[in-house]
Amino acid sequence: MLTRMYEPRNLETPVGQLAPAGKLNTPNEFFFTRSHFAQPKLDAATWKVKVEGHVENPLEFTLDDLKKLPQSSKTITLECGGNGRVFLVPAVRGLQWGFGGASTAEWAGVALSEILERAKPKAGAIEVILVGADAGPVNSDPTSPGPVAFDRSISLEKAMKPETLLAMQMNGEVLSQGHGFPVRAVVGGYYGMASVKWLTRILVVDRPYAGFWQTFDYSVFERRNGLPHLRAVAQMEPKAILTSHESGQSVSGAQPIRFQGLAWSGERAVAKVELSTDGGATWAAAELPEKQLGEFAWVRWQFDWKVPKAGLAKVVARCTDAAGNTQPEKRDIDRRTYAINHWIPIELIVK
Ligand SMILES: Nc1nc2c(c(=O)[nH]1)N[C@H]1C(S)=C(S)[C@@H](COP(=O)(O)O)O[C@H]1N2
Ligand SMILES: [Mo]
Repeated sequence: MLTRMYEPRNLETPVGQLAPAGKLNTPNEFFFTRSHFAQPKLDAATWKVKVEGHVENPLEFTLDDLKKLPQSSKTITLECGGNGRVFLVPAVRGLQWGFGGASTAEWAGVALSEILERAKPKAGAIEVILVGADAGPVNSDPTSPGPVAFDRSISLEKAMKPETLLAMQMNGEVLSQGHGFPVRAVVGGYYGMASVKWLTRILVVDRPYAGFWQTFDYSVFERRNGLPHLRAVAQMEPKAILTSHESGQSVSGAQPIRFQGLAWSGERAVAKVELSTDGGATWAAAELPEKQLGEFAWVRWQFDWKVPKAGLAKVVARCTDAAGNTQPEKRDIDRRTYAINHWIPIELIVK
């Protein structure tokens, strides 16, 4: 793993391990790690999650209670909202992720809807706040009002969708401490910050939540009637990355060059991936040799460059999703330091 920060632990996946050899899931030991505070050590025997707030029926669930509810599983890609930040020009503050602040797993546990159906949100409930057990003061500017827990709200509508899980397992193994043991939220289609680890409290509310992690942090500008206003980072933007080659590599152009990579897009399926070897001047369609495991999981793409041209090749892939959204050429400053999906060509020397 590439250590982006030692304490708290922030580890980037080497590009070759994102979905190695025939598998689309990231091996658990290579799943990237993003933590804002020291990782809490929770005891499975005493762990509980409280469901409270604007509900008819406040509840508590132990781990055994969760295991007795109907179980579900889904393959879901998580990408950190700041993945790709190292490519921003000029440089910005924040963890300097390259391409590997994203990973995919099969998550298993209980749909959050099962919990909410039992707690019965009252009329007027609009959001669900997911609260983690980790907390601390945030000293970067703007600072937090003393220690704050890591938390995040999602709409009640998103909370009721089948892609919003309380996961106890990833890829068939019990969650590791670093990935949220014993229970984490996984919010399919959203950037990683919504997938709250070490979950201990689920708070249903009847007004929009403007917590630290969706205002000062993890927010982007959106323009309405020409006026920029902040909104919380949510759905992942379409993205295709190259996993077969690295910038600066020399390759032989004597035979065709096979490029491979991964592509995904929030709540929408990948419709097509295109590849350019000239920095985006011309594009050709890539193949999607394997079936996408649902719209919340990345898919592999492949492209054979049949007649490689000698010289410097600027290779860039671009993903277009089922709703027609595609990757922009240039960085949009409204996105602050998040949702980075503009073209980032890698340079190959073709000999
Ligand atoms: N409790 C808690 N949950 C958290 C975080 C955190 O710091 N604390 N980081 C979030 C962010 S920003 C991301 S990208 C994902 C990363 O999940 P992973 O570490 O399992 O890859 O967890 C999210 N959930
Ligand atoms: Mo993140």
